[in-house]
Amino acid sequence: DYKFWRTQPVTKFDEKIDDEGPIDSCKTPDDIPDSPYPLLKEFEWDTMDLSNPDVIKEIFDLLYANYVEDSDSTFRFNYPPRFLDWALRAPDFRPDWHIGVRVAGTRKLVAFISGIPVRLRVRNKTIPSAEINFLCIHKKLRSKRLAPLLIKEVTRRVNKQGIWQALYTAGVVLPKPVSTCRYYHRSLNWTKLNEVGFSPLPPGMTKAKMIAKYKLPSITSIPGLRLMRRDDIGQVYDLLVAYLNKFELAPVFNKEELLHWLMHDYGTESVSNDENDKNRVVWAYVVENADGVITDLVSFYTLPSTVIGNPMHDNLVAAYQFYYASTAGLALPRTHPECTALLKNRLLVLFNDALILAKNLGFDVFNALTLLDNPLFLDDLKFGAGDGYLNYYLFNYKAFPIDGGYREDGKL
Ligand code: YNC
Ligand code: MG
Repeated sequence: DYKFWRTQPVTKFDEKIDDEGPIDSCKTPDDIPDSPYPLLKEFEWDTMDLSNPDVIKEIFDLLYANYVEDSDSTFRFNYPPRFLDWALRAPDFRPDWHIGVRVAGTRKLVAFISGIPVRLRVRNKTIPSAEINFLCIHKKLRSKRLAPLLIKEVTRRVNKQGIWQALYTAGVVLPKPVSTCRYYHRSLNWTKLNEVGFSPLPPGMTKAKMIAKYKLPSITSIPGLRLMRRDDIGQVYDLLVAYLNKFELAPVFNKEELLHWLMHDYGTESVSNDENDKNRVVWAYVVENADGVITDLVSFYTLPSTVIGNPMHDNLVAAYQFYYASTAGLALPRTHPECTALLKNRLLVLFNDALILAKNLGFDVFNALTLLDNPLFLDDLKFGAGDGYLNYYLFNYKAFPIDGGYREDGKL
């Protein structure tokens, strides 16, 4: 019955959308209360200072034991501290959008929610927004209606900055997804995936056959494929903007933001651009042709999961597909038959190379969603449909459903 969500400016399940735009009437930051929502007296709000590694470690510890699990509690996301630093201290982040709840007496961190600023393009409108993530409540404090308080408090702090819209994703179904994607998984280390219970042996198959099915060459095939450097940013920016322009929902980055998301701090004076650095969280590669033109971008980030109660393995390391772009077919109209053929052929080799790179870096599985142009290559590259779905939500913005995600005509 969504007692809380019913009170919020979100699209209802049965609502008929007539036009796109904000749901609430227009307010100003002065209309918003200056002080935090009251908590039960044993708890207190805290602004988490992520420049302090001890504070990141506290958030890490909370998430490590209490964050998202799969449906049968075999795996729990295990975001490394370096990942939290990357995800939460993005350009122009606001420290007061990193919100903790502590036990008043002991100062123990028992809940967290975060926001970062993002500009979102929904079709032809660009909306200054917050992206809300890492909502987590300690297992001992579940089902006490604390989540609605965290959500209202982050909303208050975002509204105080004159921002009225937000994007968030969740596995759970709430009113009402603007889009839903399915997770797909491509085995890189089938034996380990089988041992942790992620990949059962299909009937009539042998282990040897499964290993052979997922075998990959040891070296990549595309000439000019190499790790991205910071000085590629001009070309990579233009390429990604042109590519994302095809889709109905996309972030709008400036070059500084894109450098953060693709390069973190690699290749700066303080951190080298070593592909094998154990602290790395994101890998970005480009294809540079003989004329020095960058024709393709592919990237992924690392997200380990704790394997709960398995005698052989305690960790599963997944590479998650991140931003990519290709010039293949980009100059042709989307409905032109050559357009899809060119793009499909290119993405097949590009992502086969990405799988090889990820395999060589030691990842166990490569995950992707059914977004962007992924449906062109997921099956051919032996990705399998997973159990999980990811729902995309907009706060205080009604929009026509986004299905498949292409703008204009020529849906695949
Ligand atoms: C969820 N994931 O429906 P109703 S994703 C939003 N996102 O409300 P209580 C959620 N709402 O149905 P618990 C939600 N999960 O009565 C549950 N809810 O209207 C709703 N899990 O609250 C739920 N992290 O405190 C119900 O539930 C109400 O103690 C119940 O806490 C929930 O980060 C939770 O999956 C998820 O830590 C914190 O189970 C807890 O169970 C937990 O009684 C494991 O809450 C970790 C986990 C969620 C990951 C994520 C995105 C969060 C988006 C939040 C919404 C943001 C809106 C925009 C705000 C800014 C606006 C501006 C401008
Ligand atoms: Mg609760």
